[in-house]
Amino acid sequence: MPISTSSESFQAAFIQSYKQDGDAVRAELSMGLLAPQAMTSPKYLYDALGSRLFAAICELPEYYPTRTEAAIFADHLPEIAQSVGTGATLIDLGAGNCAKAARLFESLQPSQYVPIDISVDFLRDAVGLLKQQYPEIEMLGLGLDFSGAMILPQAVQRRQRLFFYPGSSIGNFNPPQAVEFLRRLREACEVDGHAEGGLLIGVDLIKDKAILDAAYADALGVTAAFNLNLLSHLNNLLGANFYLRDWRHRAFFDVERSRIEMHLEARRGATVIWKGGQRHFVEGERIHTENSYKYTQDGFIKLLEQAGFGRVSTWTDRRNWFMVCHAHAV
Ligand code: AVJ
Repeated sequence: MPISTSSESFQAAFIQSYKQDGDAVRAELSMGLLAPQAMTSPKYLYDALGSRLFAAICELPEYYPTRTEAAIFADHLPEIAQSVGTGATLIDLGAGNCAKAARLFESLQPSQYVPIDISVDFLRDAVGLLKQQYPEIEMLGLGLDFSGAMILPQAVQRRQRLFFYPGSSIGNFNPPQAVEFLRRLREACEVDGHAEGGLLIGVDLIKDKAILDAAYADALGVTAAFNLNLLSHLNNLLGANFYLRDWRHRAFFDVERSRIEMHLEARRGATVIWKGGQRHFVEGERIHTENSYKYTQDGFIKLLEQAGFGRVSTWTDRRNWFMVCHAHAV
């Protein structure tokens, strides 16, 4: 007779509420592509291959954010854990392969781990594997788009919610949008009319333009592949006929706006047809695919305060390239 084990505890629960083939998605994409300055939301960079290419970006010598943030966490883990406390409901926004949160499990001992990602299949596999490694932690994977409303299912514990938003993904929002987004997180920390928990967030800081430019236009061309892969994702989502060889990757730091802009630029005239529209792009015309805002330490703390967070603790690396903040919902 087989030994009976509680197989339940090795199984992570998963809820998918994001459907990538909706009419709404197609309408949003069409509108962006037809705008005078064509644009797409950066969330469409993350199909299954896009998520893998992003993981490869994080290994690049030029892409300092991931390793700088990891070093800050490694060097200051006891202080960070002290500030956060144990037993939180750890809600991981844009969890990807869940590796960053997993490194905090031992110190933070979350009572529930809730990884959220728009890249549903990628997340389902990742959380499945993680649950095998940490059967004692309750896990609930959520395949959803959290860039709009923050609607969490009932099964997500209310008490001591700690939103974990590493990697400087907050940089994808412009500052007013970032405040709005952070306010929604603050709102979700409300328990019976009072504030509990908080936010643990990674923020990329303003630095020399040459370093920023190189981080988003690496020598190997992985970021270029990541950006170009958006077009094959659009081909799938929209039934479009983007020909990838007609486009080139562009990325640069705009000092005035304090943001990286990422674009796809037509190498030659290209007519693109998709379900719901068509457009001719002339040579040199661009599709704006991502912004990545960079902050000063003080500037970002002000955003947190505007959003209803306070008692902010910060940790940085020696070069002051990146910052990790823990802020309480107040
Ligand atoms: C995942 C939004 C943090 O802005 O640095 C990396 C995405 N784009 N290289 C960033 C990205 C190009 C990344 N974030």
